[in-house]
Amino acid sequence: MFSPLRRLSVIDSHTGGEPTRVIPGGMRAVDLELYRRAILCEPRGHEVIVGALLEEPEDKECVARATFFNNAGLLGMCGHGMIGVLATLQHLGRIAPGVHRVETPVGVVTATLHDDGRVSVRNVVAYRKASGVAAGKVTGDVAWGGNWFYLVADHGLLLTPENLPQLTQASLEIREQIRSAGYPEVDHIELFGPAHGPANHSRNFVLCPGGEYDRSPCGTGTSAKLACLAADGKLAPGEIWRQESVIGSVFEGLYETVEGGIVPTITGRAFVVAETVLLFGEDDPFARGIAFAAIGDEAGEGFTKEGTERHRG
Ligand code: PYC
Repeated sequence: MFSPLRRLSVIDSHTGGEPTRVIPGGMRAVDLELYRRAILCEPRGHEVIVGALLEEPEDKECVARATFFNNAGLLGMCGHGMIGVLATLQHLGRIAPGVHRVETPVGVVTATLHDDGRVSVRNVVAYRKASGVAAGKVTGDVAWGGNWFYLVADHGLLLTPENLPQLTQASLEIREQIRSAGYPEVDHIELFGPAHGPANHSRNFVLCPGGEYDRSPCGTGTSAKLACLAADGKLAPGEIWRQESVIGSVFEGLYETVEGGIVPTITGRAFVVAETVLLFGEDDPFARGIAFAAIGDEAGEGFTKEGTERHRG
């Protein structure tokens, strides 16, 4: 059991429909694993939420260090999450429109907060690792965009919200097959189809590591797509690619070429939707989230005094 009552401030936003829960301070990444599911999942949240823990950066040119995490574990980078982090920092009055650097576990990302609230994330280097890789009945590319993706077009499924159960099931099976085919690092599956919006170039469905689908077009997934388009000579540097999600939200992407791959820039907008204080009661059997009900008390280690006391009434 927890002892005593703990409190943690979080700020929720969504980017193209995909939620981000930012912890602006008060916790250490080293302790994240103890609390990851308690912060994100039921009964305080739900499996779709991506968390972003903000800490003091090592690189003092950066505004923060962001560690992204979800119901399955840690993420390398997160495009929609980074857009949510910038919107949240602006909401907190910590940044104004302009160019900001943010440290992530996979490198420093530069993000521009525009006057109209849009954010352009200049991501880490993206590249295609392999093309034309067969996995069961489908063939696709393996690419890095800040996370590992298997990108497939010949799946034969309609990318519509009505089809989400089938898309999820097919993607879970494809993930098993691509891992067995020699790519165990792949944890995101990205299915492509024709765009529904006339201004857009493509629609995607993205299966995230914990089995949920991305409501946004996925910033790292769009980065992986740009790397494949660049490798195939289908998109020129600086040309705009409008990637639509399965629910119809859109990211704009473009890239510049560098040694070993491309540097993608992804633009989207996040909206702050809630300021919340999470409570972890001493006698709450689900203080660690439902999956942790049977785990004993670690006495609230991981929460710093500042973060847990800030909103104490
Ligand atoms: O936007 O990069 C992204 C992302 C990764 C997982 C969910 N969203």
